[in-house]
Amino acid sequence: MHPLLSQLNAIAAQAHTALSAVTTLPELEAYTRAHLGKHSPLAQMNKQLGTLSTEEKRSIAPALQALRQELEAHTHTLQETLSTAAMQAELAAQWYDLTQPSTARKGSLHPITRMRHDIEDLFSSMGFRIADGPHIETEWHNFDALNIPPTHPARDMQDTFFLRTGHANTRENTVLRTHTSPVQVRSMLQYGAPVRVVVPGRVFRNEATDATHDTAFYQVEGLVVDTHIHMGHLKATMQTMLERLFGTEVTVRMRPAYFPFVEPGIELDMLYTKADGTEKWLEIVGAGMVHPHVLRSCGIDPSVYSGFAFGFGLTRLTMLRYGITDIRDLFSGSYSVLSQF
Ligand code: FA5
Repeated sequence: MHPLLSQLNAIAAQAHTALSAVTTLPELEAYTRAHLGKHSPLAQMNKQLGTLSTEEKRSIAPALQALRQELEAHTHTLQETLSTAAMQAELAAQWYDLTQPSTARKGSLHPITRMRHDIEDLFSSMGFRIADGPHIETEWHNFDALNIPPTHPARDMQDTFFLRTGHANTRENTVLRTHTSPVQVRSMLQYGAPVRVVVPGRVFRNEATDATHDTAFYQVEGLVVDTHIHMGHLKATMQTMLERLFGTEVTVRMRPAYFPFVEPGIELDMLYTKADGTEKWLEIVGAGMVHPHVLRSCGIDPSVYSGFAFGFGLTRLTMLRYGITDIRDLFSGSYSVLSQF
């Protein structure tokens, strides 16, 4: 037998023994490198073929080729078997029972949402509609129709985010609404008189933030227009609302205040206990009797109808109800704050 052939037999025997010991994918990789790779005995023998006579080549090359093919076929089959087994082991380890109840904490409603639901329930039970309006509002609805003409200093009472692009259809100037009062105008235009609406919603102001001021916060507007409506109705409505929301007696004080869209106008402050234990007044609402100019702007005859309107700081009411001392915590997304509710 040609010495190279007996060498080939030895290589084959070694390769078969080594292959039968392979049980994992990394071992198989190492095996393939050692027995079929560039520096394997098979590759070296291949190089030696060049030094042989044609006769010798003819007897050895096919055997060499056959051994390589056989080993490649075996490693390929083993590769498939080991990969399938590895995947099955992984799937078995990662098995989840989706029918098991979760041990994680369940979600809950945001305190502002809860407050909003309570307000909506309360006012629905008193025959009010729940209304809504756009966050991007025309200057006409946010200011003009509310008796705040363009050159009037009252335009500066609320720090406004003015938008560069006008209203999509009309090209009118637009702002991020600074209060929910423009929905008074929308409701009167849509439903006429008599009307009763409440409008919970988000408003935006370009102002510095602190523990009781945010740049985006919630208000809830109320509007009642009918014959013979007077301040007594306004006071009774606000009193009912506060009693129902807080469930206990709360201390409020009423002050005269100026808003161009009401006459007379008032503000209520509520007494609360700060984090340091001291007591403080917090302004919770602006309100008053709807100004005749506003009724007229909305096509309602002020000699027949009168109305009251209020704009509560819904975010501030939520702070007071749940004892939240910094308004910014409500939208910080902080889990430690929200998980209390
Ligand atoms: C208004 O926005 C009037 N539209 C309210 C109104 C409605 C008056 C109807 C008359 C008739 P004012 O700017 O005061 O008013 O805001 C109303 C309430 O929103 C305040 O009493 C306060 O509770 C709350 N508020 C005002 N600014 C902020 C702020 N930056 N962050 C949180 N709450 C605020």
